[in-house]
Amino acid sequence: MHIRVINPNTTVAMTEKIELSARAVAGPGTRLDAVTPALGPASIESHYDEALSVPGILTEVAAGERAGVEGYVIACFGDPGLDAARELASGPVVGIAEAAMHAAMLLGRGFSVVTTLDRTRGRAWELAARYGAGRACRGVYGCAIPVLELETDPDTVERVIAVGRAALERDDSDVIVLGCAGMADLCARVSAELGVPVVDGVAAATVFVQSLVTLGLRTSPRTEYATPPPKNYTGLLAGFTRPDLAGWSAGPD
Ligand code: 2AL
Repeated sequence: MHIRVINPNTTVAMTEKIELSARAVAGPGTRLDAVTPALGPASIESHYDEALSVPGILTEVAAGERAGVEGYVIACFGDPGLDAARELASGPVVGIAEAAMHAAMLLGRGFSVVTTLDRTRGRAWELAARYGAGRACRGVYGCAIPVLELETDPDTVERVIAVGRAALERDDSDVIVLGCAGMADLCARVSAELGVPVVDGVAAATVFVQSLVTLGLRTSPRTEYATPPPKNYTGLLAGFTRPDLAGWSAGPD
């Protein structure tokens, strides 16, 4: 099967890290590609960044449809563009926050999210409520780590461990969820230090998508996730006109 992991930001080093995490859990029959959009923000740590990451994500989904991709992972913890991607893709689409929170609820009664900046906490709470994890999610904590610092500063793992340890204590949680795709490589170390399951959403989402494709299950096309009605888009978005996927080249070339 062919699975595409989309890093919604444009930092290639982060895509490479995400790819390693996804590959580590991909089955032998899975062809996996990890892609970096040609347009979008270098990192996603605000609502503004998140909104402007969506055209790049949809471009990668549209290209994936033409390449026969059977399932997608959206590898940013805000799950940007998830609903829109589901409208375009013929196979399942899973976000990493969605996957991580569902996995965490299978592993304990309560979980705490350890994320990058405090300003992303609101989005994580919002997603927890959306995914039915509002009770199981007992706390969301920022580490004062800008996303791209995860690529350059090896000391960030110590902060993630310290914040995770305090979160377990304060929330009486059973599980830690890592709140950024850029933390994927820290998962084993943080888990070893804290002695509880630590969920990397990139790996969890990859396994979930793989499982759904194996089961022959796809997003229901019945109502809300049906292909969006064709219409004109103007200005910078002119390339997104006619999203009927029949030769659609989404995004500016
Ligand atoms: C993220 C993420 O996963 N990728 C990114 O650019 N920002 N999440 C976050 N909480 O900062």
